[in-house]
Amino acid sequence: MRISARAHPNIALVKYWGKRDSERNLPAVGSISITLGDLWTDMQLEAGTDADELKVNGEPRDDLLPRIARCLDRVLGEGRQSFSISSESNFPVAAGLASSASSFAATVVAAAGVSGREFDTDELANLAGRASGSAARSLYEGFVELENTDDRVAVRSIRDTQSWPLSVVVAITSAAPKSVGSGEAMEISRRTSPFYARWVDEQEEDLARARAAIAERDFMTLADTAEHNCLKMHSVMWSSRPPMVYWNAATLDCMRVVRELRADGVSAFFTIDAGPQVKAVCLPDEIDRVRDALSQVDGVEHIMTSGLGAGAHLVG
Ligand code: 2P0
Repeated sequence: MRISARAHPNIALVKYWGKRDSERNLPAVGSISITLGDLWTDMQLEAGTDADELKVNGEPRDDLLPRIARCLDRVLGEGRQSFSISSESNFPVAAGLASSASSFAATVVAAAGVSGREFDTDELANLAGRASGSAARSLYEGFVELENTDDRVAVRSIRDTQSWPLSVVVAITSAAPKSVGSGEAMEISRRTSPFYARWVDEQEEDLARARAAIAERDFMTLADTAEHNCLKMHSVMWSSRPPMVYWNAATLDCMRVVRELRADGVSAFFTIDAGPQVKAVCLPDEIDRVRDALSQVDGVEHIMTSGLGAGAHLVG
């Protein structure tokens, strides 16, 4: 038996940073993201091996296997059969696009396909979220909100892809692996940043503004809210002990270029995750201008673009 699922990475416009329960990997704050349609991860499960094995883009990756295997256990039970697991992505892991989000979202959908059981998307989102918080959002299309409930997350699409098609330009400023992984970095922030509690307290306000801006297709309010939320998250990282500064000089230059474009009337804003890459979100008509401007920034090594896209699904 061979089953494949495809999931797209997502980027948060109102960010997840911090866990309220690290055992169950429950986030401390809600988040709002967009799912990127042109970038994908395909996860294929093939039964009939004696033990699990994993290849990522054709290369054996025993180091990544335990986390994927645990994710399969959660969907199929620990007594499950073994699989030859193969993952292919059309974007580099170093792109800072949370490849864990698309990988775990595709893993739970493929595992559900193997099980033959009907799963609610909500149940799959919670299973993916146990592996990686951001993965819960990649189960859904377009604009996605993740809310904290009592002991789980509630995730839903709050606007579809067609009714407000935005574009994203990703400026890669360094392909080096990040110094501290997000999960560990979030815990350091929770324990040590004097601004962490304030970050958590203010999140509801940012979520409400972004939710309303998305409902009204109010680009400028979304731009203002997303940049503010991103810079607030990075302030928490910077004020942690040890500090976590993911930016480089090109990151700052890209931010300036995006703000200058906006001052020139271009509908674009930036967001940055736990890495030095800058993601510029813009209206589709502006994509050439944004890409051209970012590609001229010193230190930008590579540019990728994407529109919005679908939630994780079985393929083939
Ligand atoms: C986000 N990030 O909302 C935030 C913004 C990075 C910065 O979710 O520990 O890989 O596996 O739950 O989902 C990246 O962290 O963390 C992330 P875990 P995850 O997109």
